[in-house]
Amino acid sequence: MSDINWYPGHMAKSRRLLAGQLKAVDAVVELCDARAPFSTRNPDLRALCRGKAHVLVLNKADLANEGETNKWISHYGELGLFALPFRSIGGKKKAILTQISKLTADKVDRLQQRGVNKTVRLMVIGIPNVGKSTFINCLRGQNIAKAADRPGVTRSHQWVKVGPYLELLDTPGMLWPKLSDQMCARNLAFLGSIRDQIMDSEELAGQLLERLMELAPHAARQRFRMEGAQPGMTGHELLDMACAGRGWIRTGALPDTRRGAALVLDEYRAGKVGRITLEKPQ
Ligand SMILES: Nc1nc2c(ncn2[C@@H]2O[C@H](COP(=O)(O)OP(=O)(O)O)[C@@H](O)[C@H]2O)c(=O)[nH]1
Ligand SMILES: [Mg+2]
Repeated sequence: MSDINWYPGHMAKSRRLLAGQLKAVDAVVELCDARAPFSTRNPDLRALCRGKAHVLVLNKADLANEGETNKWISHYGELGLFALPFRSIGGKKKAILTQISKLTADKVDRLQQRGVNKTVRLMVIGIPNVGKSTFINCLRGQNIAKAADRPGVTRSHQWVKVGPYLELLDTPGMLWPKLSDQMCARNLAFLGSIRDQIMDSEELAGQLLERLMELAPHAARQRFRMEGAQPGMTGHELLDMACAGRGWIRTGALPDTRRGAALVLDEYRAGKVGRITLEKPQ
């Protein structure tokens, strides 16, 4: 969880840091959240890593709807971006390394023809909370790369060998989230990537319930025991209904909307409402 406020100064610092890191690598592994593969990408990344081999990992695929994830994979494929789903917790690193090796095979082969055994150097990048540290830990198979995301903190670079010709930078590149677009900012808030920045939690939970009633009404009604809930009801009404249904009540038989809001958000984020993807490819 990151609570960085993305002031322009922070963004400039992150950008500088990233430009330095990019110089040292051949390929970029960009992580986004499979539940919102558009909103959780950085708006300026394309320009920053132009020319480099680039693969997009739809991480936390275990929390997203599988059919929707496949649509996103095809969508990015059509745009010429190599994308694949992954879960960094309990995922199989072999599958992803095979894919990454494929992506960089051209470069390796070309150099091998000239007698050079090229080691391809990769770095993982993404906005806060997409799972960069977890992904790196998964690839290295140990729990070492845990580090706080803080722009401007210098750490010495370490290369981790993850394949015969593949090395990974153990420090992820940090990107700033897409906050200028309201819809994206809200999706990021639903996922907990920018908690407390956009609006108060009761309003946010209410909006999430409204969205869930559009995306997966059956699952939402069932999880929050809102039998009478209908699409088109306000977030406020839905949150009250969830509080009543789940017994989140204060003294005086009033709905405990503060506690309810926190629990609605936590349960969605943990996948307890189901595997629900928030956005569809355009
Ligand atoms: N369910 C699930 N959770 C994940 C996955 N990858 C990361 N997480 C969780 O997402 C949160 C943020 O992960 P972290 O690696 O710290 O993100 P970072 O800020 O990008 O380094 C942590 O609670 C992780 O346990 C995944 O593939 N599936
Ligand atoms: Mg991290």
